[in-house]
Amino acid sequence: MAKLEALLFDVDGTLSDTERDGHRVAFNMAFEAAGLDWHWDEALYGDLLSVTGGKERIKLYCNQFNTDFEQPQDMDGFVKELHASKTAFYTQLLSKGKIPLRPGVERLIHEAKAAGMRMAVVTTTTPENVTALLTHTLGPDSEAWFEVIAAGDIVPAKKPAPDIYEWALQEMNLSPEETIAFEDSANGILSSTGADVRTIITVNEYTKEDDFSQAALVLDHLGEPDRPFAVLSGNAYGHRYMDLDLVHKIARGE
Ligand code: XBP
Ligand code: MG
Repeated sequence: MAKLEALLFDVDGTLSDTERDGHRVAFNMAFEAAGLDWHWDEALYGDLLSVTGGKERIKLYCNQFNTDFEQPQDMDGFVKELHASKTAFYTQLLSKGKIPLRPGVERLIHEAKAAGMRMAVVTTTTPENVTALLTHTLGPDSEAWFEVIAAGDIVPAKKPAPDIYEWALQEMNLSPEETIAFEDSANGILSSTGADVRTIITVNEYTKEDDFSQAALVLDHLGEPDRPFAVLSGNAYGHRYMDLDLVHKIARGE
């Protein structure tokens, strides 16, 4: 059996609940700054999460939800500019410390780092957003703890395609059996398991009804010693919070 070598972390919804109070808010700020009368409320944003990637999400909105909007001739250029503005607002929100890490995330990352476990980020979000989130939560040097930051447009086909996981595995020279992924959504687990990577899920409000039948374990969050997780499906081997011991057990599929 392959030895577990690396933890692969999704970002949005997994490290932090960024979607509702971060990305959504930043999109709305960018729309306002661009003089658009668009507003994405929490429910609409849930529908728009069916696609990953902010630029892809804006296009989905224009093509399916706001069909009255007259799309400019250079739609790609328009979307790119609007999205760049959204990224600026989003990183600004993060710099104000408005979006904390989810329970157990910081503890597990510190434990993994101390144990010499290799780590990577595997996300569809923009690289600047990863830098900003890590810097403002785990500290200015924390990005270097992650051997690979697989993010944004590095691969053309975003999650649910497996490409971003396959790219990260190749960069790290690892086989899927040597890794385990942390994800929060159907698109995320389709991508990770599509690359044959065993996956632990922590759900959030937007994803709790998603199909996680392929997950090794589904939790409400990673838990802390004084704030145990709830097991939604799978075997947590009697553990009450996620630590490396439990990660190894899940990786071995004991
Ligand atoms: C995250 C996403 C991203 C973010 C927005 O998915 O779908 O689109 O919502 O980020 P995952 P950008 O959790 O699978 O990484 O606007 O930077 O694309
Ligand atoms: Mg996610």
